[in-house]
Amino acid sequence: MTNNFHIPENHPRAESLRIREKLIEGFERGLVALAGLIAHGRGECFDYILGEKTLPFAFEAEKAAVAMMLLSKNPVISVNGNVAALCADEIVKFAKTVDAKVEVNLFYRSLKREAKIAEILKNKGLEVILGVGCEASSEIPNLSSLRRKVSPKGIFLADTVLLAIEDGDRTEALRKMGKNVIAIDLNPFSRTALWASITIVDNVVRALPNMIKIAENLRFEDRFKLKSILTSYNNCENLCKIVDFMCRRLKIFAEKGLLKPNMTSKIEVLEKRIISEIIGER
Ligand code: PTJ
Repeated sequence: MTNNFHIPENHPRAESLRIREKLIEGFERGLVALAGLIAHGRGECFDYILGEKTLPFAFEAEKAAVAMMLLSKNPVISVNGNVAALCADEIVKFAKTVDAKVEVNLFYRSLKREAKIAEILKNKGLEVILGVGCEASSEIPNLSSLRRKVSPKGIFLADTVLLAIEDGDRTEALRKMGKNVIAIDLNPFSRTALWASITIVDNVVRALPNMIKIAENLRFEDRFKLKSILTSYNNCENLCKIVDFMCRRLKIFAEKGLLKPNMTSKIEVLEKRIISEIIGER
């Protein structure tokens, strides 16, 4: 842990603190941009409202996303500083399971940081990492940020791009190029969330392990089964269900009180009821 900071195992927010420490450590090692720490705080806020767990709606999106990756000819996973610091192991494992390429693509672009991220991924067992330095020699049209620079063998060629924890300009530009975009973003209102073909409203630290398990189960399924998973998924409806859940969960807190002792189990029961109502309703 950074600065020998010890997180007591029984701390009520131990898991959340451990994730924060990973990012701070990633920043100190030169992987994460300073703004990446702010981005994480934004995500934490939405995760709090979601109850810090994978909702069944998010799991549905994760399953559809895996089916899309497996059906794609050239799936690419785009990695930024936050993603590398939080889940380098999972990126490598998922890429291998669905046979996807991996490309480093940064908003706050610097060769030093790109090389560090590539080195981490290499150390985790990934042989080819695209997008570093002048290898990113193609450009995404109509995108002014430096994220427009992409690999001609990777994102430029891809039919499907999986990305996480990013602001919205690139998703829109990729969609306008005719690509499928799968976005992992805790904020269902973000432009990334709204522009993506499949939006996974879940924390990347939960989403990727789920997606690895799903991919291990689906990778030998025939294309017909994968296509039926994909066609039965509706991203717009899924986002609405998540926002509906968030509203109703906040309403419970407003009506029942936030800080009463012994509320946790009661809230869990109410949440389950809300989820089954939302699933049953549409
Ligand atoms: O490494 P770089 O240079 O590419 O920089 C990347 C950052 C993260 C700084 C850049 O993409 C950025 O500024 O992102 P934003 O605009 O803050 O958007 C980040 C989005 O990711 C927000 O909608 C957050 O809610 C969401 N988010 C943050 N942490 C997580 C997350 N979503 C899923 N899992 C998380 N752990």
